[in-house]
Amino acid sequence: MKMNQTIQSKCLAVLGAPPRFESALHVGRPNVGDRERLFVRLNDMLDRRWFSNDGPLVREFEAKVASIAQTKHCVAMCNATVALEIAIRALEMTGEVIVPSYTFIATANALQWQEITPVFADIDPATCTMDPRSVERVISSKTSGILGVHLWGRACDTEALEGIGREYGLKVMYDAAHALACSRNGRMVGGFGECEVFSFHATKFINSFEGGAVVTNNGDLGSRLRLMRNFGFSGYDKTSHLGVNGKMTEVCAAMGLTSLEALDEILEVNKANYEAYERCLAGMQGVSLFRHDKQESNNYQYIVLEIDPEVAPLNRDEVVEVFHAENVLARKYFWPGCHRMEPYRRLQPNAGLLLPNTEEVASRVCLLPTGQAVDASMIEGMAEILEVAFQSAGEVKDALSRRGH
Ligand code: T4K
Repeated sequence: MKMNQTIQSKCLAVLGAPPRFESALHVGRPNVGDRERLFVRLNDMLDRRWFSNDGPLVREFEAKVASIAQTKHCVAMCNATVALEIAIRALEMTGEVIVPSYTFIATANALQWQEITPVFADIDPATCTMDPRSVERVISSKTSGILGVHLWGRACDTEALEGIGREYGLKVMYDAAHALACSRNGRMVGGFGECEVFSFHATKFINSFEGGAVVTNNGDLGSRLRLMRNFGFSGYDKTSHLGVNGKMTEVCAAMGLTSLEALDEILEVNKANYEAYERCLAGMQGVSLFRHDKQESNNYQYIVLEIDPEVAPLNRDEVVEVFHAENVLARKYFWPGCHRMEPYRRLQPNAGLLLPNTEEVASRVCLLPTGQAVDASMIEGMAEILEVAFQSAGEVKDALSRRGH
């Protein structure tokens, strides 16, 4: 930075300047595909008068998702949380299932909702996915499965987790909410384990407003999932399974298809944004950007910064405060970890003892905006905020403590 220190610190909103950004920059601002194509699809849908229940747009969406995931089957659902619940039930998991605590609360809730205990395993801090050694340590006589999460689009150590699954007779499935269009060892996420679950929520890089899908290569499982998402109906007035309403609507599939048509474009934007952050943050004291394996396919949909409190002049919470003051709505995903959120905090008060890496990573992480709503000049602006804040760390800390931070 070329400005002198006094001028720099005066630029910070946390020290009384106006915010750098007039309108808020969000983590998870939806990407929007070609709206004309969306309107055409919606018009056709209205003419067809077929709005839900396995309609033609849902079928087309499922075929496209299966082709990206390179799986034989895709069953679209109303959201990923319900998709997880249905998949867990279709796999007949019971008792205890091992999950990371460092994930969105929906992963754990999908189990607890069906009175299955999520047993939390620790993560490998380098990949933010479950550490297989930690998984093995928490297996008990009640364990029926392992639910891995490909956090930030980085696939789990699938070979190790599935090896443990085979050894102990456990079902293995994945929450792939972040990992559409990502790969592990050149194989697309989708075909690992018994099944995998994608999210197409508004905040995901490919969105269907709300939506989810289970993908699998197992035909029997695929058929069971289809029955279960539609009350168990196998014909008029005939059910052949316990079921629920987990259907995706045609409106959502229309958005999903339109979004998928823009997939290459969005991937390009995300990658360019990631590289711009990489350039702008290079050499910043105690700040590291989550590393993707560049040999693999990645969707770069999250910009994940780790702030090392031993090295950086400000800690993660202070950094988030600084950004919020500037109208950059940075997030602390997934702090404080599921085990420190209700109902798990109450049900499993000692879970944290086995989760040192989860606790440490969750206290250091800060997510910044990306996607179509963000461009290079905004990224430069955000990096500049951080740099100026670090250079004025003393004043920033004083100002935050006066605010009761
Ligand atoms: N597994 C994992 C690992 C997940 O991350 C998720 C969801 C799931 C399972 C479950 O998937 P779904 O059942 O949702 O399909 C958001 C999303 O709601 C959630 O889908 C996502 N993960 C999670 C990481 O982020 P919140 O509670 O942080 O959402 P909220 O309302 O704070 O919105 C995030 C930001 O996006 C805000 O700054 C506002 C902005 N936003 C949001 C929406 C909905 C917009 O600008 N426009 C919008 O339409 O959970």
